[in-house]
Amino acid sequence: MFASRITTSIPFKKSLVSYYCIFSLFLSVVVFSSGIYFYLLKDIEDRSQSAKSALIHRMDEVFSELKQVVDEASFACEEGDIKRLRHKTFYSPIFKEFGLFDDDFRVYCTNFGLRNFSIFSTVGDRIKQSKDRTTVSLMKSRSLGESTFIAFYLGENGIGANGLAPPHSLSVDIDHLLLPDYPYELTVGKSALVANELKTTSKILAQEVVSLDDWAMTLRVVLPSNMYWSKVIALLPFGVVLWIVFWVISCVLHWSFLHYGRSLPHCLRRAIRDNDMEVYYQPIVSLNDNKIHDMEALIRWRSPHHGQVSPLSIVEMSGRLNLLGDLTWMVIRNVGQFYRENQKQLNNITTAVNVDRYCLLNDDFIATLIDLLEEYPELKGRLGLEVTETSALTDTELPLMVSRFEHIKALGIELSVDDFGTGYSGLDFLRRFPYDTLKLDRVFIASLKDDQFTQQVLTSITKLAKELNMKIVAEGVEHKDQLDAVRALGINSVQGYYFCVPLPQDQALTWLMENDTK
Ligand code: G
Ligand code: MN
Repeated sequence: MFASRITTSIPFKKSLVSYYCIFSLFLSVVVFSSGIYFYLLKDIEDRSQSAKSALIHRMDEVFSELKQVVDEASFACEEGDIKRLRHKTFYSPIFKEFGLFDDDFRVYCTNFGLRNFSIFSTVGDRIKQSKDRTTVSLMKSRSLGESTFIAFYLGENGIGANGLAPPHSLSVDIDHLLLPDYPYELTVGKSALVANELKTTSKILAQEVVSLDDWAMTLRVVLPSNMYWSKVIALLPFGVVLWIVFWVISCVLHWSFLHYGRSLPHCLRRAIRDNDMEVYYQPIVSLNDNKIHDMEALIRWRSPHHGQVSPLSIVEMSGRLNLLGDLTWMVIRNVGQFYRENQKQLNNITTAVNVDRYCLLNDDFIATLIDLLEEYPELKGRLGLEVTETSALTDTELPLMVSRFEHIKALGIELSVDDFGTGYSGLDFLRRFPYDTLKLDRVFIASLKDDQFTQQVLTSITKLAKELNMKIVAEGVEHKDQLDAVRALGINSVQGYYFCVPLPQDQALTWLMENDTK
């Protein structure tokens, strides 16, 4: 496929490997440390919510016990009443003491016997304001003198019950859920029920606060720095794996980008985008006056990574990459520039550019062509298009193509049928499309001298072309005897190595200067 191939193995510098080593170390430290931090934040949030649910559950238990006490109680404080309260205390999972109070909030009975004292008026007010006639409080118990959790419930029957519990009995479930990882503080109103977070000496990195508004309870869970660092140490092997993975990925990515950057499709795309290809020119010699009236523009590309790429491969790959249009526009621009820079020498010469037939069918083909002619007015009346008939057109494509041809001709652009005789271009086809020039494929020219059949075919083609007022160009004339045979057929325009190979701009200009005046 390619005239020559330059080695495409990609060197990977050692310094780059160590650069990526340091870069991925830095990246893994950032990802690892922040990953653990965010993981712990999520964990603390989840576990705080579980603790809240556990606390709600515990409070439900607290009040269902008090309701049972109220249901079984009377306004008296006799032997039987006291016994019932003791019995309840004995079996209670939470409470160590029960009391009964009336709707004046006077405690008249406990499981220790008759009592007569008032509950704080603030507590009484809270009970009255609460929709379930319940409240909780943290205060020093009269009987124990210890900080005690007290729950109150005033029943519909006007009897109230309160239960006293050590603060710890309320927080066992929370301890289970949060400790030892996350110390916490549980407050009732303004008083702390549990405050193990205060014991921690390390810095607090984050905290999560959840509230139980019904009970004026707040649970504040903290993330201490020692917890964070212990997690970091525990997961350090994982951090090292992360580092290695990042290292490998960054090296592989770098290599892939290098590889992709040097791949043929990518190089081709870039070359078309950056106008990095060259256009060569092959003169077509008129045998009548030995002058040059026409040339063919031919694409040539030397890729820095793939060497010289054949025009066939360029066209085939451009087709696959959907870049044939761009390729054509690039060539026309190059030709335009050539004409702009050498107006005098090229004034009487038409240059034909090869165009893929399916590009002609594109909706914006004519509009782009008009734009280009405006960009390069030097090309007006000096541009031609060569089309190869490679496949039959469908019934919908045919009228579209005819209209394109009419548009192109109206723009003063000459149309040639390229490689005539090899594709689908038949004689009927010539009648249908208003071509100006017919270019006979070089296979005919190669066999013309010895093959009588070819001679007969070419004789009739030549006749037909003359009838249709078309110019004929013989392509691929390499030897004198081929030239003579072509001339004998009455063909007056010749392209081929016999006269001139395709030449870069400067050489083409020199050739024109030296040969056009003969
Ligand atoms: O299909 P088309 O006519 O566009 O093909 C033109 C190609 O033919 C160009 O790549 C050009 O280099 C090549 N070419 C031009 N003249 C000759 C010739 O005399 N002999 C051969 N074999 N190829 C030629
Ligand atoms: Mn051609």
